Amino acid sequence: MMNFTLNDEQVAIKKMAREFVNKEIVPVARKYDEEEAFPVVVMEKLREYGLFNLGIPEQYGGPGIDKLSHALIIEEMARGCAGIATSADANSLSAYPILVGGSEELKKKYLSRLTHDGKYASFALTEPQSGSDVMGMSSNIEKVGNEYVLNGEKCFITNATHSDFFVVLAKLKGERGSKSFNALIVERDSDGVSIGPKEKKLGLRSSDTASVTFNDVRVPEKNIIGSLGDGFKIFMQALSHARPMAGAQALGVAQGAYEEALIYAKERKQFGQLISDFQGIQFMLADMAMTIEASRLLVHKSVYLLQEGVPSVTAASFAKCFASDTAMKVVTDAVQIFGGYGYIREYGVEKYFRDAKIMQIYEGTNQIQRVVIAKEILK
Ligand code: COS
Repeated sequence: MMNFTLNDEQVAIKKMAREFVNKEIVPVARKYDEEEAFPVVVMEKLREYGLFNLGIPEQYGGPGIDKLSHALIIEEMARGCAGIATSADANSLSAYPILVGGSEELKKKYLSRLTHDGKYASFALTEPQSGSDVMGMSSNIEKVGNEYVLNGEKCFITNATHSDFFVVLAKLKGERGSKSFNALIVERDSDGVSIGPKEKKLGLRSSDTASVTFNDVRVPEKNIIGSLGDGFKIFMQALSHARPMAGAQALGVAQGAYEEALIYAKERKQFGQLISDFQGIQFMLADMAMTIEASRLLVHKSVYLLQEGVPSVTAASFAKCFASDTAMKVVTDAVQIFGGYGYIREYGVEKYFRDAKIMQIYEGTNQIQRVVIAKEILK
């Protein structure tokens, strides 16, 4: 028999996350968005409540929750503010390559900095000329003595301004093919690391995004994650852990916009009746509820597979792609139901609309998700 119900602990975690979000995030989300400010106070409170470093196992100081609980918390957080959810889950994203391929020594050293020392880290993959085409990147390392010298530029890096270290993918200089890629940990205070100005974005404005430049940065050999040449696979596997959670974020945005639209449709009167009495509005709400539920099932299945230790590339891409396409459609319809008010900043759906768009782009565009799915089903 399949079980579609949450266990008692998951119900309690979801309730606690919802209450936290309603009390600590919803009231300040608009302010941080307007000011494009990094919500340090909220991040500290999330740590205090055990709602941070969700992807890090308990043995390295993480909260020790299962993957479904992680997804439930991220959904609730993104319902409150997707910018805060993105910044709050960036430590987990940075931890995945270390968890997937790192030695026990690297795990203990760097993951405990995120958990016990309260630091931030960034996942540094994308480059100005290499977004979808990871293989086309130009960041490179070269061996000099018992160190590697790193050169390159990474862009759109979440939390870069605040990070203590970067988890970077770079080629071995002069080599080609997937075996030329290497995953490495780079300390923020190394000579030659510089952080660009904070990007001004359409949405996720409370989350800091900046470029990072590595200019002749010396990285000790022991900071290579796994073996030389393992980097491409490590980063791809890390994305299979991250994409279900990107799906959970999209789910939270869709759920939040849907809840607002439902309330509004039951209050707003036109032509002498509630707009929820019009079948045109009813069909929009029905489609929202149905596609959100389908997204939730895909997200939950993909995190179930992660929990079982059998991460599925297709399940991760189904979840990320379907949930973010759903989110974009739901927020568009939510703005439509609000009519002119939906276009005004004072009403919450405008923020959901701006925040949703990136979800079809980051962690691999939805075109790349379809490429990944097609490769898997055709192989
Ligand atoms: N797990 C393990 N190995 C994987 C893998 C995975 N999930 N995906 C690919 N690989 C391996 C392949 O098996 C292949 O190995 P061999 O060289 O031994 O044959 C190698 O990695 C190269 O894979 P592939 O041939 O599929 O590479 P492509 O360049 O054709 O495509 C895609 C790779 C498009 C899938 C990759 O570039 C990608 O995911 N791009 C999107 C990047 C992204 O998500 N960016 C967001 C930034 S994070 S916010």
